[in-house]
Amino acid sequence: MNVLVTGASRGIGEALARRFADEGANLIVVARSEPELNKLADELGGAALVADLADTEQVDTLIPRAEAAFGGIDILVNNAGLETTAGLTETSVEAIRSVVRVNLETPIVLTRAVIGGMHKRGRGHLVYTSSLAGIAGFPGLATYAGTKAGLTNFAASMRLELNQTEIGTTIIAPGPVDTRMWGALENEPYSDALLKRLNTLRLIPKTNPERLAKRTVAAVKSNRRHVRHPARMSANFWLNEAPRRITELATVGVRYRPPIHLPHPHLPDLHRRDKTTDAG
Ligand code: NJP
Repeated sequence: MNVLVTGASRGIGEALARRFADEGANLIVVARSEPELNKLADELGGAALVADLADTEQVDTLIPRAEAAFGGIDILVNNAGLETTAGLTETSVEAIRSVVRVNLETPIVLTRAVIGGMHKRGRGHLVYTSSLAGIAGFPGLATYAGTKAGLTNFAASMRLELNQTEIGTTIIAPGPVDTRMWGALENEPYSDALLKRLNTLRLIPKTNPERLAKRTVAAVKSNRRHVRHPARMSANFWLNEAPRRITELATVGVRYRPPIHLPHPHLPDLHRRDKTTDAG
């Protein structure tokens, strides 16, 4: 079983890669930090693919590169992410574009690239590391929260789109996790007052990446759609989930067209029929 984990050079992605490897999976780890990736890949007996996931060309060729070298991807873990730590006007346009790309556009494009093969092989699972910030707004995290809300709703929509197939989905929605990213937010004057208040209310206890990874691998095995932290924010999670469940209930029995085999995005799209030609 091939598992590709993005953002595996440290933090949650590294813990996920280690946990999947413990289960006997072949790991393909992706990020920009080459030494860290190579070290992890060596340790896990896996492979490292260095890629900047804010670079569209590198994103477009990632799945074809991985599948040509190691065979079909059975589990795609879209985990790489970038935070924003300041007010919108204090954040550069370049930084905003990188965050939107890495957190939202890239997982969508990688999903598109991988599902054709999964469908052909009759198995597959898609994992998305979203966030508690995907269900509520946080000052200083506006762009980040926007991308995570988009990612959550994208993943939930894909679950419906793939409901007649063997491809499952799991969304990880954590609050604070003890990694570099949380450290960066904690040390940021912009979020200081907000975090102090939430901590005083004991709403956002920290977890560690290993615990989250253990729960995620268990969720993938049983095709559970969510891994959430912390449990005390359950009401927020459920209020956010309600409209999706209502739509799902209202559309029970509706058959969606299963995904057709998609050619890799960097190759000429020979199968796509031009709508104008069809109409003519
Ligand atoms: O963060 P960190 P986490 N191209 O900074 C990679 C979400 N989350 O583990 O390229 C390729 O330690 C980066 O690799 P490198 C969060 O939004 C977290 O906490 O070598 N890769 C590294 O491996 C994110 O989606 C918390 O720098 C790129 C990884 O991403 C996921 O958890 C709370 C890249 C980031 O590792 C993992 O974050 C929450 C690029 N352009 C959601 N840019 C939390 N920690 O509290 C970054 O709600 N990466």
